Amino acid sequence: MDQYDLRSDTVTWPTPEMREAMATAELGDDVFYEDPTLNALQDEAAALLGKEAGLFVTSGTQGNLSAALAHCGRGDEAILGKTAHMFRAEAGSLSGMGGVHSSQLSDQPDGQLPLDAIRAAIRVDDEHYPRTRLICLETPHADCDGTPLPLEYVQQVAAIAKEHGVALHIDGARLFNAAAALGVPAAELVAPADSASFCLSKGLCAPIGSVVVGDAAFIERARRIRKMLGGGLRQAGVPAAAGRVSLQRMIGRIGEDHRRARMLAEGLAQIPHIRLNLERVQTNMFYLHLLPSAGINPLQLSQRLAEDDVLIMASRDHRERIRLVTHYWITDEAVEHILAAFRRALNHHS
Ligand code: TLP
Repeated sequence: MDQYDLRSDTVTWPTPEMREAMATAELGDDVFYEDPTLNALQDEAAALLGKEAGLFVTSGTQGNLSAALAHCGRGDEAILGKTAHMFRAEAGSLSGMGGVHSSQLSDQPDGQLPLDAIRAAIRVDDEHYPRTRLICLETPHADCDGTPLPLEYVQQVAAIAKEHGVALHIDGARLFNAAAALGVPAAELVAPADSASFCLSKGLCAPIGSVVVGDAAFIERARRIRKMLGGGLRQAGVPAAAGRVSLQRMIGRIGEDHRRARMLAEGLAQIPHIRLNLERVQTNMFYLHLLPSAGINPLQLSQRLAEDDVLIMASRDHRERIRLVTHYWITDEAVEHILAAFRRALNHHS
């Protein structure tokens, strides 16, 4: 990459091995279930996560929506966090596309929904109320400093869900980051859930795609929803070939991104005008605040950094927080360059 792009891990380009795999992939028509490369990816993802079946989808958003609508009908209710990506940043798709009512709980800073609040949100059977069908968790929680949910917590939520006959879906867009941070196999993290989705196109570097996993009957329902959403692809073995490289090569190295996020955070914490909490740096993303003493706002900082080829996202959306995300293309040398660029950008006013 010719720029140091910290806006997200979605910006990752496919590796040369992925490009080669895409160019030479064996192909078929997936609407006829005939793409061998795609079938292999779906089977490998399901096996890796200990579920019966997998479904390739075009994006994390399409995966979460396909899963949610495979669990819920119109007027049913899903319990989720106010800052969960599924509620906050998927264009209102749960209600807009699926007529699914949401019960929004306050996420704690560690991304957990309090167990009592979940219990209290599950509806009794009464014609006045929507039917509670689904609980959604997110791990790592992107809006909560990329914090992974401990396995025990996921198990406790699953126990509540089971007791009430409600499904549990995990938005694991960065599931393998959570697994690496916790030192727990990803399959164990999703074992308590009925379904989970993870993205190939974030830290795993593939250009396109996510996978939803669950039992075979659930995946058939999700496949039908995916079709409704325009996600029935044809020679999908092209992106799937890159996704297979993601599973084979990228999962094992993801801890490097966490190590570099920590290096970067430790370096930034030394720079005047920056406030960040090092204890919260657990995966490949963290947030920092610019202190008023900086004399510039995040947008101005982003403009100065861009002059040094460092890209950060300074949108209103992030409420003055600046999120930095490390990934495959951010090397140790890149971290040094980025720290120097921050020092230069903030020196103007110190
Ligand atoms: N998140 C993106 C943007 O939406 C901000 C990012 O850069 O972090 N779940 C979680 C937890 C996510 O962070 C994202 C993407 C998604 C789902 C949706 O994935 P896509 O973008 O593939 O639809």
